[in-house]
Amino acid sequence: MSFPPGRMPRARLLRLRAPCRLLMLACFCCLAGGLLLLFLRPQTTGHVTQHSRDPWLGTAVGLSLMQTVRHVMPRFQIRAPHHKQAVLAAAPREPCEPRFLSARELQPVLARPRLEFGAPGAHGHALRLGHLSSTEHSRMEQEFARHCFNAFASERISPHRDLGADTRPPECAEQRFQRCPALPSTSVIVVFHNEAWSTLLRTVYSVLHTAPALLLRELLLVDDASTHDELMDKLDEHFKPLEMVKVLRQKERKGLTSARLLGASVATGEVLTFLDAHCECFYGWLEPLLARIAENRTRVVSPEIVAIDPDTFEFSKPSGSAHEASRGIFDWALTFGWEPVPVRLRWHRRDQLDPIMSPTFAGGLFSISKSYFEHLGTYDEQMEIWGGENIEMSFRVWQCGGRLEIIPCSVVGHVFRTKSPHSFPAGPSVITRNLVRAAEVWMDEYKSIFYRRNREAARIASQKAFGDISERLKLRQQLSCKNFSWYLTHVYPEAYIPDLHPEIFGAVRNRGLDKCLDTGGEGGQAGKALILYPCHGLGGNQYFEYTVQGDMRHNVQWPLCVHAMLDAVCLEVCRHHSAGMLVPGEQRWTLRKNKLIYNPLTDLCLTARGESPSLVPCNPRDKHQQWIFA
Ligand SMILES: [Mn+2]
Repeated sequence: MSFPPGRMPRARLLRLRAPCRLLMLACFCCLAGGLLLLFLRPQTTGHVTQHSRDPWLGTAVGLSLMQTVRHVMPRFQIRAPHHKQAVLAAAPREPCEPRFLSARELQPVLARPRLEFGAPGAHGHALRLGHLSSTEHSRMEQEFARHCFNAFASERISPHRDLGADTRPPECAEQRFQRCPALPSTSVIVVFHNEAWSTLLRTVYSVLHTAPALLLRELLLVDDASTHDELMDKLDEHFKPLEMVKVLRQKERKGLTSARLLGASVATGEVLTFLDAHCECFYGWLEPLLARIAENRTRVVSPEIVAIDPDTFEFSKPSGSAHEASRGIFDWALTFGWEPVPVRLRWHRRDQLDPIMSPTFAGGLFSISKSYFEHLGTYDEQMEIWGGENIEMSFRVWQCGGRLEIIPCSVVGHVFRTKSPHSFPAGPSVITRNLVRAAEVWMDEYKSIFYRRNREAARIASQKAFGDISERLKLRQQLSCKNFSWYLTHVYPEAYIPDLHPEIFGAVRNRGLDKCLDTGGEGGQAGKALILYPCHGLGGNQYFEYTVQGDMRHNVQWPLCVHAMLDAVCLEVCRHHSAGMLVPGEQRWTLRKNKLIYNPLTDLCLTARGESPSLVPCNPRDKHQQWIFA
C-alpha cells in the first residue's frame, strides 16, 4: 500500500508512532555502539591480499569531503569491506575454503630450462653484438628493415631466456590469491603478421614459463595472413608437441581485430588475454589480472607495459621502489598517449597493489572476461586492419559501465618500435576511417572537435564514407551506455576540452608567400618557434583557433597559444584558462579587416617575410602581412 506524500491517514500515523519511537531508540543505540567499536578496534596492518578497493571510489567530481577526510584522518575508519564482499561476490556452489593458492599450485605450464652462465641476453640483459663481418652486418640491416627491430640480435637470444630476479615491489611478490572464489581460467591469444620467428617464439615460451598451468587453458596463435615461409609449416611442426599451443590461420589479411575475434571464437577460457607477438612476461603477471576480474567481471585490465629495447633486447625490469605510474589518455586527434597518473588519483593509491584507472588503453595487451567481451559487443567488426580499435573500445568500456585498469603488479615487456614494418593494404586512411567510426558512435557533439583538427576525418564523415554504424548505435542503446560528456566529466576530468563551437578556425595562410603557419612538429611543443610550411589542408600541425577572448590556439593535445617574442613568434602554454581572466599582451591578437594579425602589446603585425614568422611594424599594403583563416 502506498500513499501520496502528505496524505497518510491520521489513524495510521498514530499507530506508527509508538513503534517509531522504539525504532529510533534502537537506531541510536546501534549507531553509538558502532562508533564505539570502530574507535576501540585494534589497528591491524596484516598483509592484505586480493584488493577490492576502488581507488577512484568517489570519482572526479565528488572528490570533496569524504576523500579529504580520508587522507587527513588515520585509516582506521574506512576499511575494505572484506566480509561484505565475500558474501556478495562469491555466491559459491561449494563451501569456500578460506585459504590461499600455494606456490606449488601456481606452477607454470613449462619449467624454464637452465641456460648456461652468461648466455646472450640472459637475465633480460642487453645483447651486445661484438664485431660483425660485412655479410653479418648487411644481414642485420636487412632484418632491421624487415621487422623494425633488431631481429638479428633477437635470434641470438634463447626463446627461454630468464629475466633475472623478481624486482617488483615486495607487496607484489608477496601478493597471494584466494583459492575461493577461484581465479578464472584464461586463453592467451597472440595475433601475428609476418612476425620474426625469434620474438614470436619467445613470446609463446615466456607465457608457458610464467602462466600457472592451473589457469592457462590454451595459447592461441592467430596468423593474420603472414607470407614469410618460416611461419607456415615450420611453425605448425614446432608447436605440434605442445598440445596447449594452437595455430589458427586467417587466410586473407583482415587485420588485428578480426584475427582476435577468430581467436576468441575458439577460446575455451573464461577470460581472454590478448598479447602482442613480441612480448615477454615477467614474474606473476597473470594472477593479478585474473584476480581483478574474479572480483568483478566488468573490469578490463592491462598489465604495466615495460620496454624491451628494439636494438639490444634489454628488458626494462621494474625498479622495485614506488615509481611514477602512467595511464592511457587521448588527444583531439584521437591519438593514444601516456601520462603520469594525476595527483588526484595518486592520493588514493596506497600501494602498488592498487589498480590505476585509465581513461584509454593501448589495447595490445589486456585481459577481459570472455562473457563480458561478448556482452560489450567484442569489436567493431567493420574497422579495418589496425588502428583506432583501442580508442573505440576505451570509450565503449567506460561509457557502457565497465572500467579500464592498469594493474601495476602485472608486468609485461613489449618491443616498442618507432614505426610499423607492415603495409596497409588499403592505405593509411584506414586508421582515420576507423577513428571516424569510433567518433560517430561514441563522441556525440565532441566529434566535431576531432573533425576540425583532422580534415581527412571530416571529409570521411561528411561523405558518410565510414560504412554502416547502425549496429554499433543499436549496441550503445541496448547497453544503455552513458554519453561522452559523462565520460569526460567522470573518467577523464583532466582532459583539456577545446571550444565546441569556435567561430574562426583552420589553417592560417599567408597571401604573400602562400604558406601556412605550422607548429613544425607533432602535437606542438611549448617554447618552440612557429614555422612557415606549404599548406596541406589536413589540419594537424596547421590547425589554429581564434578564440573569443582574443588568443590564437593550437590545441590538439593541450592549449598552446601563439606568443609574441622579440625576434620570433612561438607557441607557449596559453595563460588564459578561465572566464574573467585577462589574456596577457604577448598572447593577444586582433584579426583586422585588412587581414593583418595585430599584437597590441608590441604594436606590431605578423609577417611571413624572412625565414620564419615574426613581428614587424604594420603595413596593410604588404601582402606578407596578410593572413587568411581557411
Ligand atoms: Mn606491438
